[in-house]
Amino acid sequence: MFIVTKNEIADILSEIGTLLELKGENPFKVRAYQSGARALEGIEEAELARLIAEKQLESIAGIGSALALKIGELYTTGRLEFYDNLKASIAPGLVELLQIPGLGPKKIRALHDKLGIDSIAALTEACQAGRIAELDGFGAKTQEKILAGIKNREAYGRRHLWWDAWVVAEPILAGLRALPGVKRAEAAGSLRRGAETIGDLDFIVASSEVAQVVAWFTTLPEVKEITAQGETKASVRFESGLQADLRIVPEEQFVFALHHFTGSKDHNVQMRQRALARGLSLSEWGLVRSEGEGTVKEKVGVNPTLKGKSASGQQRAIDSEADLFAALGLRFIPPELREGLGELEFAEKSDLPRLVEAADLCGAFHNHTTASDGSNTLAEMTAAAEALGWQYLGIADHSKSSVQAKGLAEDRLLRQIEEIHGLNASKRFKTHVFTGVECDILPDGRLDYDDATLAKMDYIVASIHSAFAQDEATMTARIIRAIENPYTTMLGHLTGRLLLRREGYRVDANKIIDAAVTHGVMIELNASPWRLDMDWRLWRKASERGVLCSINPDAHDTEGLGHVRAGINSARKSGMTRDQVFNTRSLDEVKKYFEARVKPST
Ligand code: DGT
Ligand code: CA
Ligand code: CA
Ligand code: ZN
Repeated sequence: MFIVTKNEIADILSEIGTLLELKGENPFKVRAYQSGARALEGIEEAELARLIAEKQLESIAGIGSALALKIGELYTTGRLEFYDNLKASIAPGLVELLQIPGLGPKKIRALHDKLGIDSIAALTEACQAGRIAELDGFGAKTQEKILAGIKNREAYGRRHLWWDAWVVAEPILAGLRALPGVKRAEAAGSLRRGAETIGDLDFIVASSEVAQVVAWFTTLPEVKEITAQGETKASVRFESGLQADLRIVPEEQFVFALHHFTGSKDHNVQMRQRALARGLSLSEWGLVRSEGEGTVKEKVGVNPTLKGKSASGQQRAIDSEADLFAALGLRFIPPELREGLGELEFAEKSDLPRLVEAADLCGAFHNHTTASDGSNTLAEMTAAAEALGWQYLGIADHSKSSVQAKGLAEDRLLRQIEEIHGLNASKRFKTHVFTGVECDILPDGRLDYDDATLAKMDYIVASIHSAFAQDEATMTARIIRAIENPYTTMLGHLTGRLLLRREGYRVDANKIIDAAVTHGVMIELNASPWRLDMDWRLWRKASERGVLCSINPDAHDTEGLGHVRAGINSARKSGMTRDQVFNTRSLDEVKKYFEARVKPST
């Protein structure tokens, strides 16, 4: 089946060349794969399909009979046994060494043969012991460079928070759109899909002024290194270690390139299979009618400015992603849902629901002030909420057991409540402030204040901040006990994870969701870019079961209020609609909700 593209085949061929070289194979054999990869890059996708179908691949300079067979196998089955066996025959640590700048297959081979080095750890050790400097063909300079490369890899090899990537991407996107000759520009990839972490940025640009766009992109002041540059594409690395790919395409290809490079890979594979089943072939270049096995003829989807026609003779303009999905019998699938998790089946059957948007939010709960560990005062936070146009702001400073965060003992808490009542009464701001607290769930599941104190606030966010090492059963029972407490309005950050830094504590999320349903307790989607907790994958089920979500910025300063935007990404990825999000409700509705909650001892 046709699920492997020309470029993917070319990549595999050149990887085979590298792996063979790593194994010390005959240089002619190595070169055969490298030139095969280059030869493929020079032909069109449709041409490749035709050549394979007609068994004419060998007519291309640089592709011999052995290579033609392998390309055919890859193209028609999606796999290549030779490649799988080759990969399995090489120590993975050796392949990993290829990621270190300045180390090619030949040098790695020498390191392996002479010093038995087969991993980055072993290489680091050898460098530190000065053994690389003594090696023929290496020397002290090379050793230094390798060590620096290993350090860089640690710093750069990691993923980045969505927020950090977005902050870099936004102005670049605006800059690209402002360039003369640029018709359209979008950020694609995991950023557009709203993933919680980002490997690299992907920009897709429609422009006729290719050289100018590449030149602008590669000379951005924050670019530290140009890692690749071609006529219509470039890759750069920024100071932060974040990398970005730029691809420039003709305007009529933009929609297809945007869809392809938005991904995800799984979504793309499913889309291609769907196209195939309809006698069509979808790629980053376009949607074309495929005739018989592998051969490809006319364009189905074309930009209206191009006078192409479909096989049936009628014009079918594909000028937007919505058109592209429609051509495959699907409703528009928002990028956040394109994870290959059943979105095609859904978009085939029904109108996808309108997902919640940032503009739907009327306010937000769980925000800190200088009373605990926040860095802005109550008035500053309220002014910032007012500037965002929010009808209300929920304050939730830390409770007394969170000593390191200056948690509020009862007297200070009561004073803060008075202060908030005073602020509301003063009408100084248009934004109403709700009194609340981020109340510690103590190790045994009790809350951090007595009922009389808890009853004085509009709402309670219950969170874990201690005894992280409890086993899963204990932790789960602890959280459920807090959910059973009639004063608990919502559960804070379910797992306490810090993305890219710290795993969350172990909990049985299903049991906790069950308890939240039973007791009508909300769960927060902590929108701090470091947390995004509870995870969107779990929200799919929770929302279906009726758990109300509160998208909480957990802001520790005025800027932190804007983090709700990151929470919106995760909410959308889970398929959440406006009515499943508590803080899309109006001030009056929220007031009624809080008043209606049972307060046993008042
Ligand atoms: P990242 O950068 O790791 O956070 O994730 P993505 O999804 O941005 O991945 P990236 O930057 O490697 O590629 C962008 C999109 O391009 C990806 O989501 C799907 C598409 N794509 C890239 N390489 C392939 C491939 O080998 N096969 C298929 N089917 N799609 C690909
Ligand atoms: Ca990417
Ligand atoms: Ca990329
Ligand atoms: Zn917290």
